[in-house]
Amino acid sequence: MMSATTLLLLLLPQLVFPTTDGIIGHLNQSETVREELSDSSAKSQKAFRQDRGHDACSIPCDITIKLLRDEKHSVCGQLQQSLLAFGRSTRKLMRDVMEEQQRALDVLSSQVTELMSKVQTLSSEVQRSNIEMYSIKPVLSHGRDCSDIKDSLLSVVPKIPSGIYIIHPEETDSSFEVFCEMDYMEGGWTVIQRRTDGLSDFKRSWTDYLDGFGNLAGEHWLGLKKVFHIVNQKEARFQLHIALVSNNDVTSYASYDDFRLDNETEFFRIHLGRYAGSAGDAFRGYEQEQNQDTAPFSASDVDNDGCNPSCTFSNKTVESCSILHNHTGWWFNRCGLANLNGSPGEGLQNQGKRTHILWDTWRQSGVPHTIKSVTMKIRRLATNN
Ligand SMILES: *[C@@H]1O[C@H](CO)[C@@H](O)[C@H](O)[C@H]1NC(C)=O
Ligand SMILES: *[C@@H]1O[C@H](CO)[C@@H](O)[C@H](O)[C@H]1NC(C)=O
Ligand SMILES: *[C@@H]1O[C@H](CO)[C@@H](O)[C@H](O)[C@H]1NC(C)=O
Ligand SMILES: *[C@@H]1O[C@H](CO)[C@@H](O)[C@H](O)[C@H]1NC(C)=O
Ligand SMILES: [Ca+2]
Repeated sequence: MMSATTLLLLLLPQLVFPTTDGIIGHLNQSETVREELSDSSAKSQKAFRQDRGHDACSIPCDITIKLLRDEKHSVCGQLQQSLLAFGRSTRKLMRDVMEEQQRALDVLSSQVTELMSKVQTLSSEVQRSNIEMYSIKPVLSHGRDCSDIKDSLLSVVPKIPSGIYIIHPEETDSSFEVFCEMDYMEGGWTVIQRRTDGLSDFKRSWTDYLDGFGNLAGEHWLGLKKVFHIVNQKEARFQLHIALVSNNDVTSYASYDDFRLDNETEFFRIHLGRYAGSAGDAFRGYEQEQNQDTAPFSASDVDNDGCNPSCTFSNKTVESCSILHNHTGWWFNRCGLANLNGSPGEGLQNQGKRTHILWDTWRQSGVPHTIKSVTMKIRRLATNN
């Protein structure tokens, strides 16, 4: 093979091997080779014709030429074969190089895919947490109460949504969920009670009123222990706001500029500050004996209602205000003019009955409004120190 190539090179000095570039450029190898060979053979025939005049031939020139031509053809054939083989091996090399590159690309692309999926996971997580902000699932927030959450989030987000947040009041070991109203009256309100549709059972025992019950997004009683933890934080004063809606969609409110509870030993005795509002101060009533301010909490199974042994209303003897008020819990005092834990009013037949939401000082033409919904919420007051 090598000798044939060498001979051919001697015979046809013009013929050069196609460069690798040429092979890459023309993948149809045989065509390229054939072109170059025919080109070269034409040149070599011309060279022989020029030499004819100068050299005397010992063997007849015709025969020599024929022999040389035959030899050239066979050498050309061999060259073509070897070029094809060369082309094939070059192509194989190219394939190998490309396969190598492909493998490297595969590794890179799998890394890219991995990164992409990580980015996707992260962005979906971000999206999910955004959705959670607006859903009813609790938002993990390390505020002491809704006012504190509002203050700390306001610098970060322009609008804080209302919803369920987790709070951790100062000086307690407990974290718990609360509903924060962030829209109503500048926001920052921690809801401690809501009665709207009568779907939650408020006929409950002392322990239920202590721990809380209901659905935070709907009707609920947050629980005396939790409310105590919130209002008992040091250097914090809380305002109580009661929002009422009547059966004919009239709204009104009662607000107390200070609200706190004594501890469990004192049966969560209520302390109220100055009243303001449009619904009247039913907590204090019209007469001293109706005053519920400083009254301890009572439930159907824990009686602190001041009717000892009994009270009399409308010629009726009452031993337990809670039982009179459909087994609900409240800061009753013989029994008083307020009980927001009663059932939402369903119409005129409930009017004046002591089983429905009672806020006796809110009246129209001398008759108490039938109340269909109520919310009790508390908010931090700016302290002067
Ligand atoms: C190469 O080119 C020739 C002539 O154009 C053609 O007959 C042949 O099929 C081609 N071969 C390939 C592998 O493309
Ligand atoms: C007493 O409470 C129960 C449970 O909350 C309620 O279904 C019922 O209607 C109430 N009774 C009256 C007279 O309001
Ligand atoms: C509850 O409060 C009373 C009066 O403020 C106090 O004497 C008592 O130590 C308190 N009890 C507890 C368990 O904190
Ligand atoms: C209560 O009883 C007295 C006499 O016993 C009666 O005069 C009065 O009308 C009764 N009041 C009501 C609200 O029933
Ligand atoms: Ca009693």
